[in-house]
Amino acid sequence: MEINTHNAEILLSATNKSHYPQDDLPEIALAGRSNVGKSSFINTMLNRKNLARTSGKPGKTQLLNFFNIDDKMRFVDVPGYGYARVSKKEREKWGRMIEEYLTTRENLRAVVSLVDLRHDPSADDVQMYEFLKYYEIPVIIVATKADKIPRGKWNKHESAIKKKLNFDPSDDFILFSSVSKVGMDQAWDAILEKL
Ligand SMILES: Nc1nc2c(ncn2[C@@H]2O[C@H](COP(=O)(O)OP(=O)(O)OP(=O)(O)O)[C@@H](O)[C@H]2O)c(=O)[nH]1
Ligand SMILES: [Mg+2]
Repeated sequence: MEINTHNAEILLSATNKSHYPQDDLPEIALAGRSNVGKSSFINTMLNRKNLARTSGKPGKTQLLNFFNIDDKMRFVDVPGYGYARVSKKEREKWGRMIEEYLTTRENLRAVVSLVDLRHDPSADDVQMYEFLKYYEIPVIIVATKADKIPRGKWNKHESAIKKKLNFDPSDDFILFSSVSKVGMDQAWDAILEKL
């Protein structure tokens, strides 16, 4: 599929099913803990500075944000998990919103699940990966912030993450940085393959 990635815009924000776009364009959702770089990933992939709003402050993205890419596909930016400063009620609301999208959305082709290359995956990261595997949702693991680790240590960090996740070698694993843009072409290849 030929996609002009420069032709991108925010389409709408949603909290539940009734707000989702009503067509059959394929969607790729972003998942990962708050602050891992989901919105930055979208901006990098689309060569835009702040189309998906980013912040050094966790919890920036609070709705399901649908981005139209050239009327051919969409990215869905999902609020991050593991943000400590939210109430139990808000966490439950978040859980229902994400679960409804991930388990019922027919447009969903794959989830790009982001983890921080610098750290072992959190319990939430492991749970998210297990959830996606359980529902047989195709997953692309993107280990981000690679620019913060010297290249000579990438392998060691990649192995540690795979081990902790109980990574299925038939899934994609991509080292990525929104700063250096390493992994961008590979990520596009993996995504286009899923559409
Ligand atoms: N060095 C470096 N910093 C990054 C990278 N990706 C994201 N960041 C920074 O990490 C912070 C969080 O990035 P966001 O893209 O807003 O993270 P998010 O996952 O969308 O966060 P929420 O919306 O809170 O869930 C920002 O300060 C980014 O500039 C990266 O690849 N390298
Ligand atoms: Mg965000």
